[in-house]
Amino acid sequence: MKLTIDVRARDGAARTGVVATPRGEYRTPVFMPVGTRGAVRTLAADDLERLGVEIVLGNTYHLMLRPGEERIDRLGGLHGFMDWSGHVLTDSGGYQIFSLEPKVDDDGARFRSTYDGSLHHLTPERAAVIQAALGADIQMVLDVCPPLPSSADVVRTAVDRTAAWAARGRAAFLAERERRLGQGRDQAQFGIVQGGTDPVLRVESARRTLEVGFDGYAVGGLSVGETRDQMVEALATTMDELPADQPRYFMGLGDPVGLVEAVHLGVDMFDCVLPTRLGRHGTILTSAGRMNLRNARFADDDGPLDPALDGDGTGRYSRAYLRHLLMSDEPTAARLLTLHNVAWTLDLVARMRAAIEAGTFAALRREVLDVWATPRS
Ligand code: PRF
Repeated sequence: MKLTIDVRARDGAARTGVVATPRGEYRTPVFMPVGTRGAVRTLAADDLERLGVEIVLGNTYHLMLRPGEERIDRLGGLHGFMDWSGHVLTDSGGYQIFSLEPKVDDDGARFRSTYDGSLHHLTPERAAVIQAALGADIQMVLDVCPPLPSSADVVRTAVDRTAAWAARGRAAFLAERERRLGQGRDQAQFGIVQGGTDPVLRVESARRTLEVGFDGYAVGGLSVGETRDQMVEALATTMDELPADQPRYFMGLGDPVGLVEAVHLGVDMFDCVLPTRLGRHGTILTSAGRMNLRNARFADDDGPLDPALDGDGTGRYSRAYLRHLLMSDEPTAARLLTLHNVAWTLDLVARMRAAIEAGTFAALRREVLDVWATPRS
């Protein structure tokens, strides 16, 4: 089920459009809040609806361990389980288990559950079958994402394994899709490009991924320790190789500078834990930059979190009140700051879509960089 992007406007390489799926449509560029274990932490489906979220991300690694993909399958897949009628994308689990120092060989990855220490084996085939059971609209192929910096050897092996796993994962996906189409469930699968910051490996990895052929393409292996300039360069090299008529997804990016730079290069989709994680810990995103609400200077501040942002549902509460809840460890603080940061990020992405349509993306990019870019040395 190749997903195509219906591009409505372009401004340089930046583009805005619509992706149609059997579930409906989502507009791009799009930000996907992360719902690792079946919920965007502190939020529920009706919050996401009110925020105007069009697609959320779930994680194979966590959901396969608890409550297990078979139970989720029986309960209607992630959509039925969460009672969420928007889009869902699941990540393959590779990236999450790599932080657990798994034993990786050509066949797959062996790792221990963080919940009960039990041993598990994730192969490209298993990742495809598990994600079919989870039932998202889009699943990701299993890949190998080394942290940066890594030695040339490590990045080369990751590219080779990612390519071999792409072919195996795609074959397993297609067989499983055939089987489930009979039950009226359809799903797309995206391939993932690796290659670290090496332009030669980036091009090779992109070409090998395209050769397998997926329904959309992701740029993986970036925003994992490299500098911003290295990220932009490796991303640009990769983007040159990816088909213009299919969605292009940067995995794990969600800071304002990263978002404008990636949209500038033509990326359509993003996910990141940053807005939700920062919110839970008391840091808010605002039009004047980020602020730590724990700071004493907010103790008597009766203004809203961001006067420039309308409609996040937190505008009636003062910074002083929210700071008090935060300092008192009231769970309401984490929830309201999460609502705010997700709304703020969605608003930035909506402003990017509008600017691309209006032909004013360069001005918006400048504005975001002026507020958010850290001085470069
Ligand atoms: N691969 C997968 N998920 C990811 C990444 C990746 O490279 C990244 C890297 N930024 C985030 N999430 N499968």
